[in-house]
Amino acid sequence: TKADTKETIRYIDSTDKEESDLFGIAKGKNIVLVSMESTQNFVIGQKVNGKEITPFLNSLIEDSFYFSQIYDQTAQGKTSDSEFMVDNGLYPLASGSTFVQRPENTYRALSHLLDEQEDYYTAVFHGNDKTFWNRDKMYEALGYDRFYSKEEYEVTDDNSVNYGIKDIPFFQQSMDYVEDLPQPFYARFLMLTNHFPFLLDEEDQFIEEADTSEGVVNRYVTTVRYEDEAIKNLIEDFKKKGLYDDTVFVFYGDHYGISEKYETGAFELLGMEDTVINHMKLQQVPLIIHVPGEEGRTIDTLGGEIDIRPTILHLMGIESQSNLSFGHNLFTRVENHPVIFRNGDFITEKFLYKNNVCYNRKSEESENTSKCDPYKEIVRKELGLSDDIIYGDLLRFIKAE
Ligand code: GP9
Ligand code: MN
Repeated sequence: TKADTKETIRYIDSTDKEESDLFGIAKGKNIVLVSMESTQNFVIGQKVNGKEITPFLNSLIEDSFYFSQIYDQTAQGKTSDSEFMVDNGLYPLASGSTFVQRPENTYRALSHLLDEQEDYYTAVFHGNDKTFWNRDKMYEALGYDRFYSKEEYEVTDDNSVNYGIKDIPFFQQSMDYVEDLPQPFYARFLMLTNHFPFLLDEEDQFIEEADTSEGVVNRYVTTVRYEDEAIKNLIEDFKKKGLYDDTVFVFYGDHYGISEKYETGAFELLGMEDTVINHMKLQQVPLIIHVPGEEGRTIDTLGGEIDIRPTILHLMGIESQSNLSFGHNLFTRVENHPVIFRNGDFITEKFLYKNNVCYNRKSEESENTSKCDPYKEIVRKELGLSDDIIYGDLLRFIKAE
């Protein structure tokens, strides 16, 4: 009902009022979001046989905001869940993909806000079939002006691997469309090559495979390295077209690539012990925001994918009130607010709550669960309210300004 909606909105709105001097620094610029398929944060700065896995991203970080403690909050909807969070700042549903289950809802997406308040043109680029994850339907609900999917690309056996067109030709061909987009634009690119089981043609291998006991991890290194090369090309193309200085880039890992089954290989690669705390560390995804003219800075604030949306809105100078999201602006995020996972687990500065155990993150020992109880309350509340919004289609009661 309307009353419930109001209460929910009061809760969300009370969470994020802090100011920062970065408010509006990117106002009016194009925004390019790049979803880096299955990219975990451990590859950043990491070397294999003396070679960087992500040489380009490592150099980009030097003059970008790099958020080094951002967690994968997706559930079964994988890439689509990350998209759902980035656009809506709501939690994905506990099972299935919200894209598939709730495309008829009313949303107040990032795309809507940018379009309505700043007159942005909005588009998504992806080399897979438009119906995958129900994207064609969901993007309509999210208010996108255009979805460039597989049918807009020249896809051949030669330029494809695994799920479809390889990232390098994908970006290359996308540029023809990008240069014709009305500005300012908000464009999201969904990368694809670094997808399980991490297949790559020899000509695309820029780094040797790693040498762990898990072939999946060994190959992962090579497909991430390829992804890094594709991103380098994208940035070069933006420079060539004269768009780079007018564009904010947001690179983020959509979710893990190395599932628990193969994690031993990742631990070997990183020289880490196989512990609960270290497993959670592996659930971090990179978040890199490049704003032209801004100096680089590494920010170790704890956060999750749901926080990307308010962070972008902050930079774009769009007020956080009535943004209707559970995320927090990462430049001002309250330290002790938990990063919430869909299964009810969570992380705070001090604690990790997983499988009904409350761990002290520093000592890595379990504590009396009562220490985690106050956070558990918040977690239950947020996941519940988010589900209420989605299942009740409550945003239909909120009128656009
Ligand atoms: C496919 C892309 C990858 O279009 O979304 O699939 P996922 O990572 O969600 O399994
Ligand atoms: Mn994915």
